[in-house]
Amino acid sequence: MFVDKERISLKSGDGGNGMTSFLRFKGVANGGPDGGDGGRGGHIYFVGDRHKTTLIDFHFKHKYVAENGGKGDTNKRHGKDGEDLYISVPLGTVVKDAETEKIICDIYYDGQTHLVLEGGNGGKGNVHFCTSRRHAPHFSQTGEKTELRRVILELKTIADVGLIGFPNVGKSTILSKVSNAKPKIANYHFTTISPNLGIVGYFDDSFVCADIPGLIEGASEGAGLGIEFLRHIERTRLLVHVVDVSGAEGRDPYEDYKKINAELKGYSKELAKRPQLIVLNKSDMYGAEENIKIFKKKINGRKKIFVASAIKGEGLDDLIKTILEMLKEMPAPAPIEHEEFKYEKVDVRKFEVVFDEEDGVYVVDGPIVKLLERNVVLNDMDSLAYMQKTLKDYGVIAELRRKGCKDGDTVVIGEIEFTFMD
Ligand SMILES: Nc1nc2c(ncn2[C@@H]2O[C@H](COP(=O)(O)OP(=O)(O)OP(=O)(O)O)[C@@H](O)[C@H]2O)c(=O)[nH]1
Ligand SMILES: [Mg+2]
Repeated sequence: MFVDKERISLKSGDGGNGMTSFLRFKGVANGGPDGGDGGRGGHIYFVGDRHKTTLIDFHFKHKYVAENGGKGDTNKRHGKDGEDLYISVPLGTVVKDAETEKIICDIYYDGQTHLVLEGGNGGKGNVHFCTSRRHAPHFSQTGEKTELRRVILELKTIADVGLIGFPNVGKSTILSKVSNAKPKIANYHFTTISPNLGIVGYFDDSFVCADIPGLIEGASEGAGLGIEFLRHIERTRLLVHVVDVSGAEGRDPYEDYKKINAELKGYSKELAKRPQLIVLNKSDMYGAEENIKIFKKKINGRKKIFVASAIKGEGLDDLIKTILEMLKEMPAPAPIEHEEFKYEKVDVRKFEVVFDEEDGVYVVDGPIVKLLERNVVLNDMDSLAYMQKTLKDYGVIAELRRKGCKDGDTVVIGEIEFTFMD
């Protein structure tokens, strides 16, 4: 099975919780706080692997989760960091955020490694909450929780040249004659059902050629195998348009040529503008001679035409030489240019204050709620004092006052509810 597009979900590791503990040794009732920090959650990376050719792994497994960080321990011991997860993908895999469809990365080179999701930070142990006035903090911070993210993987094969044309015109035969590829060849439509790649060597030069399933009229509306496979020639620098010039299947060669170009345009205007060389194949067959004349007249020098008989291996040498010359003049292939897209960690300081008329309470909402929930142990006075300080430092108290909150009013922050007292 050939799989070239999949949607998967990713979750980097949560941070481990910080520890609340106190030094204990013989004869000392209460030593100082010694709770260590939680470990960092595992990151998620994508890595280019030249041995992979499809996204089949992702067809059977959709969810990828990196390990959570371990919790902090006594004696200021740091929790273990969660193991990072490296996901290998074939070269040419474009990773997009499923929600915005923005490109996160284009994995183009073997071994290329891209960090997609950072693990959560570990929570701080109680040792960090010690101040000159608070000698024995009975609270620590929980680890940072990460969110599940959905991404789309799309394989866009990396090749210099793409073969296009109707089914059965001899595309795979050409590839088999000029490259090391051994594609299936047969006298019926849609013999090729997934892209074939071949390396074409010519003395010291070489290029990569892609052969994709045949297109038919209406392919851009889903006829035949559709135009999805054009994705695999999007990166090519040059197209070789193969036409069956014998007309043996009852179609007019020039009409074929126009129809394929219309389908290309239906898929992508850019791809339709890619330089094209025309191969008039099956020139050995009856009826070809006349059609070649007509075709050439219609093109009228606008495009380079190669008359070939792939089955006999004729006319292909010239084609290869021309391709190599043209490729030399073209800019080197490169990954897709895109804006940098990164999953941001939420800004934990953000909040808003709204007055809930029905319940007559002030509600503080936003990422700060999560932060406070991570830091506050409800039944612990020290911890509540710490919360008060955080609310003041982050401007929540000022905002509450600005919204009309007075002493004695009730404030709700997530699970926490308290009476406002200035
Ligand atoms: N007479 C003749 N037959 C050819 C020539 N080139 C290919 N064929 C035959 O045409 C048939 C189709 O060839 P393929 O290479 O499989 O064609 P394709 O364009 O890859 O076809 P799809 O994969 O179905 O799109 C096979 O039977 C080939 O032997 C040629 O130059 N002359
Ligand atoms: Mg084929």
